[in-house]
Amino acid sequence: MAKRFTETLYNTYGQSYVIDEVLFENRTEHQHLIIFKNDQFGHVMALDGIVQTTEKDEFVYHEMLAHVPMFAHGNVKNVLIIGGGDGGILREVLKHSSVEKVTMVEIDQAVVDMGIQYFPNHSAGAFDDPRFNLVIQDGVDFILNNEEKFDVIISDSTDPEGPGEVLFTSRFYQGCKNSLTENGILATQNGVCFMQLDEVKTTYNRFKKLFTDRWFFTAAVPTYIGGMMTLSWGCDNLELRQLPLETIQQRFDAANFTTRYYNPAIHVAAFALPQYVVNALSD
Ligand code: AG3
Repeated sequence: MAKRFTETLYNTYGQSYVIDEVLFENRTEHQHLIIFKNDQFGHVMALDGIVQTTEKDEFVYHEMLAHVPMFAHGNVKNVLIIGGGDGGILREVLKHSSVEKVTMVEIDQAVVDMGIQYFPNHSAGAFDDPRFNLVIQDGVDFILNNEEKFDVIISDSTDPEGPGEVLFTSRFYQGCKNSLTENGILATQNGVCFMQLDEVKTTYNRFKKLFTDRWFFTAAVPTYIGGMMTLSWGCDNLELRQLPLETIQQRFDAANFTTRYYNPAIHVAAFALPQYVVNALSD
């Protein structure tokens, strides 16, 4: 029997991959990291038993988590990425020519190093961009001591277990809120709504106390199993989430770069949530 990697995110259900070859496996200072090769998904990275990214489907998540807030904002100059060590979000953020500065705060240097080595197309040279600056630090420590303002903050975290847990707390969200410019947007990885609905509810209730507009947008990422992923949205400008398709289309055309999942129609549609999620948010 071929050796397999079985994800441990859910107790009674999960996904498993045939491991063609283990490329790297180690306990880093912060978590267990494995990178292996799978015939279907290419290189796969898992942290503490949970799949984080694969070569084959990473574009879905990275494009959506970066471009939805960025095109909604329309003139993003300063961006903060929390987590995101593999560089996929960074690559997408830097496609916007309005961007002058990007700071990425990643807790685990090993994720950055192994990302560059085994997922070179995730960062695609983005770490060498002169606009980029890397901070190896816990995201909460960073945000609570930060005085800079960002137009968009993206939290590309793990699930709320292990080192990622603090990135789902009110303390962290409050710190993000304080670090946003007036029309600033906070967007975070918030789990798969069908499987992790409590996480969606909890974040919504925390955002309610902080943001005039709080909602979620979705992306169907094959390796985040169980349906679509919910990405959170927190902003004080009610208009930015409701911009007409024409406005987003104009901005996208002007940006003049290509995407594989994101497009203006998907952008607008992504804010439509299934009724069971809407109900969960109104309880
Ligand atoms: N971080 C989000 C992984 C979420 C997995 N969770 C899940 N399947 N519920 C990905 C990091 C990629 N840059």
